[in-house]
Amino acid sequence: MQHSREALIQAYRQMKTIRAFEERLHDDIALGEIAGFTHLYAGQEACAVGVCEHLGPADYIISTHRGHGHCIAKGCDVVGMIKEIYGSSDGLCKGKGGSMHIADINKGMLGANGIVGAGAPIAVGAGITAKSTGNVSIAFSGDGACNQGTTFEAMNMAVVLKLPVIFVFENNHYSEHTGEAYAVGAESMTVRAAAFGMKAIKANGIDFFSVYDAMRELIDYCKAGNGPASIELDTERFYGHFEGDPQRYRGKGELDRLREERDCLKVFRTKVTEAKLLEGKDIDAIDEEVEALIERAVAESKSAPRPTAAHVLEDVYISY
Ligand SMILES: Cc1ncc(C[n+]2csc(CCOP(=O)(O)OP(=O)(O)O)c2C)c(N)n1
Ligand SMILES: [Mg+2]
Repeated sequence: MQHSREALIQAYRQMKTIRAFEERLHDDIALGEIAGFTHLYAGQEACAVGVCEHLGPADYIISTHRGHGHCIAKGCDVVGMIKEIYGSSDGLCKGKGGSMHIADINKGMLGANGIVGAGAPIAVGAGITAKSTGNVSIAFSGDGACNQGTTFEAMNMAVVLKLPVIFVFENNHYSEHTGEAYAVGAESMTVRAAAFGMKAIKANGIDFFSVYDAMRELIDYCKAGNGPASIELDTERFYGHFEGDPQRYRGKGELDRLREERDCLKVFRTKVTEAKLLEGKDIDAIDEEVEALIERAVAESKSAPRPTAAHVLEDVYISY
């Protein structure tokens, strides 16, 4: 662990921001305040932050339907994201994208999207640019998306073109309601990625430091011109597949156990306080600061303007 105090505070702040963001959405969706379909990322924070803390705006990421965490970790404006999800024309995508279509090209965040397996080919396209600029392109995918043909084709093309693309598989053990142990053939998605001819490793997705260290190795490897790599992160999701999912497929007591034993924020707190790198009060101060930010963002969103019919056809095509 060789992290400065500032780096540790930044990493925890990012993870806490994702958690508080998702918890607030969970409450507001239950109250009927937010329209549309939402997939929450809570539980997986160490994955997005452990990856994105290495990246700058010229590195690309492509997200999934469960994208809020990736956006926050890549530096998207949190107030703009909440306004987007609330449907305001002041939102990051002018209120026309919503939860599943948040993007910020200036931050290298190429977008969330609702088509499972659509991310990997986009990351390969961005990887062609990344190769010419000395950057990396990251495809976040789930354990379900690893079974899609688009993902296979993208992995093959990245190997053939020797692109600096990293396929990050967040294995939260469910694809909607289907268990990964049942649905993913071969021994694991890591074995499968290796079969395409790329370096393929695993890390502990509930431990920020495990993800961070593994990603350092892979980014260096890709930037050295060795072609793509893959990483499988063992992680957990704390809410349903979508908001409203009754989660009857979970084992008895499963969620309570995950929150107790496999919470990446708790794991982080324990590690840094036991190692005397940060004190409990440092972490409590970040918690308070982040809660206040989310509160302010929601308050601003409620009174923010909505898009009008006159704006419906704007931004459909990009103009050069
Ligand atoms: C091409 C396609 N097939 C099916 C779906 C329906 N669908 C939405 S999310 C999802 C599960 C994805 O599971 P995973 O990749 O593990 O991501 P997670 O939800 O666990 O984050 C499915 C099947 C879809 N959106 N797109
Ligand atoms: Mg999954």
